[in-house]
Amino acid sequence: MHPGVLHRRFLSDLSTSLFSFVLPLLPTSEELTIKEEVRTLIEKLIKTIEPSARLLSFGSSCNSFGLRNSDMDLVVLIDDPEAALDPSTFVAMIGDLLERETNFDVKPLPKARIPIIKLNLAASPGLPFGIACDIGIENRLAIENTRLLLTYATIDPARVRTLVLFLKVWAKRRRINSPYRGTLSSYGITLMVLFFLVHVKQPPVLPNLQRIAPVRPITEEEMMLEGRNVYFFDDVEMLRQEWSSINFESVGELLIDFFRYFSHDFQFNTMVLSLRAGPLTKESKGWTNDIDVGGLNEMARDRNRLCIEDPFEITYNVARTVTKDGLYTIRGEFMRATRILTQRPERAVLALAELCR
Ligand code: 3AT
Ligand code: MG
Repeated sequence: MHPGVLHRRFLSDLSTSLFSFVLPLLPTSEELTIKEEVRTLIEKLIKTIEPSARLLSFGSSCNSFGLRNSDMDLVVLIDDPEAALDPSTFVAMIGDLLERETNFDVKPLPKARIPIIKLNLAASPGLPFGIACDIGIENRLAIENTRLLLTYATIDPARVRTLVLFLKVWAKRRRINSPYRGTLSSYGITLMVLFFLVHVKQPPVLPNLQRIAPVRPITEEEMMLEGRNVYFFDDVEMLRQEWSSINFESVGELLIDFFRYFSHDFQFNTMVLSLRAGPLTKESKGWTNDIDVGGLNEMARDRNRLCIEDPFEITYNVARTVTKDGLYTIRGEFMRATRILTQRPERAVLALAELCR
């Protein structure tokens, strides 16, 4: 058969295989129900300490990029400005309460830089692996960045969700999804994929939501949260009607190109990935590695190896945890993936299995 025909057949096979790969890894409806019950229960308890408190989910439980058994990210928001509770005290109080009133395994960390409560729910029939859960206080930016990610997913779920979910699994299996061990957070990986779909692909697969003008004028106050501009175009109905990408590449083609771009084209040493603004230089952001760190340790110097700008907290490098060795490993994995997918493998499912081995 002609090589072009074979290649086209492989690409279409790859897309089908990606959908089938991801499908059984999605959370079951049972898992989602239990998680929601847990959230409601904890919220009810927290309200006995502070009636104006709400408990919201963020992260992958509600940005549509959740995998089965993924952790639960929760945040307490206190609506009453009179409630003068500092986060440490509040964390200690909630910790005590949950220890008394529930049989979860509770670990409050009131003295941490960002005070949180860690919970572990034991395994049950609906939750064969239990759940790990982090409860933070007043992290309103996380709610906004969760909404941003969800809005991007909603524009083109078939391609965006499939790519992100697959790449999260790939990163976990290849062990480059451990911020504590010098590699990437899931949030960082998701931002890389969205950056690729908004700024690298031509024509783009997704619009830049932070650059679409609002339909009605909005006030400075509506736009700002904790001193950050958190505006993005979030009218999903309108996006569905008005935005249609003229990029028709299949999810398989996009995956290969994603790996290829981060293997060969992205300049890790000098460039910053910004979903908000496109590629930026490290220099323009002052995120250089070799700044005069006079006396600071290797960790500090490592902070800007891989630079991913947070969409709202633009002075914050989401990938600051990535070390020199971590980046070396990550880049090695991009190259390995490119090699596997471009060496004309015969069967796409086998290529995916090999990728995630
Ligand atoms: P998992 O399914 O849990 O692997 P996730 O999407 O929940 O993926 P994370 O657990 O890494 O992602 O993060 C949860 C949310 O916490 C995502 C984002 O709102 C916030 N967040 C995580 N890491 C960072 C970071 N480095 N900077 C800013 N916000 C972050
Ligand atoms: Mg999470």
